[in-house]
Amino acid sequence: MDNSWDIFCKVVDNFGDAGVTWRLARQLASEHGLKVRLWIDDLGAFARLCPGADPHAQAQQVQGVEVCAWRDPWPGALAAQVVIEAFGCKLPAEYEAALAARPGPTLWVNLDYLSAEPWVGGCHGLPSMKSGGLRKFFFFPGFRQDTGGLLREADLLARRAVFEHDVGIRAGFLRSLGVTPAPGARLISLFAYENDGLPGWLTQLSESAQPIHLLVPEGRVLASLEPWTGERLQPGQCCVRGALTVQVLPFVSQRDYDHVLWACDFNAVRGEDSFVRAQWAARPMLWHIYRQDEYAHWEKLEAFLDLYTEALPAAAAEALSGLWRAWNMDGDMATAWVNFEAHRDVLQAHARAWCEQMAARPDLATALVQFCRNSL
Ligand code: TRH
Repeated sequence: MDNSWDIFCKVVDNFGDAGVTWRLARQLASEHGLKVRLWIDDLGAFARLCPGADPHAQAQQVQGVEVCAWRDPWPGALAAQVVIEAFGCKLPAEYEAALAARPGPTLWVNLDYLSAEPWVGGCHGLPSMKSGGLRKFFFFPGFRQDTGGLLREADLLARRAVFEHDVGIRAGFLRSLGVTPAPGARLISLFAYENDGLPGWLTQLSESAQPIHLLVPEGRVLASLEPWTGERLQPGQCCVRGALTVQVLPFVSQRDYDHVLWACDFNAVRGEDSFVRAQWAARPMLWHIYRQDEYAHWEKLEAFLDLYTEALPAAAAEALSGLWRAWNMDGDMATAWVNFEAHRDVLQAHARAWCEQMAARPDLATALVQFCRNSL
């Protein structure tokens, strides 16, 4: 084994494609001692997640990973021993040829999207024949035993525990973002796509008995927020309505986004990577799933709800599912939030138990390395 890995990433939209591959690349390099190149076609998206990176460099060394611009025409490079094609992004034809010509064993793996659907386990690890005698294997992240698991850094939960147990660290982090919540306020983070259910939820939050401080990283959801606040908020600015303070945050590094999730009591997340990070934060959460054609995302949503609520008492399971369905299917968020709040303690304990259950399994990077060792 020469320990060289290439990861290819096409940014379809937003930050998830870059977010997942960058996280994986970093972990393969730092925890598994691998020589990793990350080929990415939108360095602008990458630089948002990793401030300090140069969005124009053809190649740069960042946190132990060689990050390269994937440009058309392909600049040419020797193929690595293991190649990860993220989310079916299709390798450059020249690279495929270089892979077929490479002496010694090689491995080509497609890293697929995350889904809790039961069929995933049956497809995880299967090969398909490609031209040039190559085989491509399908590696599926997932929540069930028969999948490749979830991305989780080895020290993640220990770092979260330190953050949680030292109120000074949390307060200092929030201050560094310009966030000074009222005494006793509950913190909620809101990372979502545009959502028509937002105004109803905000009105309900503004009528809470307890102060609520809502942190909104700048991005797409502002389009649904601004009609309710009636003003355009810049990062750092606040708007107060009743019990609710809404504050827009600047987009922070991936590492600091974890801190935002850990600092909050409840997290609304979206896509794939923030969804997983909210699970490691071990707080109750709300998922805005990425929309797909013909409502394919609804099945994914229901599959996750089935799994996540399995161990919950029926009423709490119904309240959580009701909130998630309202958020994703234009339902009544005000009523759904009131129902959810009635089960807050049970759902908090469940979020912790779920996190521990998921963390008892090998993380995705470790499972992927093992899979490659077995297959080479
Ligand atoms: O941005 P997303 O919606 O991304 C995706 C992509 O659109 C993709 O095409 C689609 O298939 C997928 O969703 C399902 O959501 P996601 O996956 O949560 O990615 C967001 C990333 O941004 C994640 O790595 C966390 C990071 N992030 C920061 O680093 N700083 C921030 O301030 C915030 C809010 C997020």
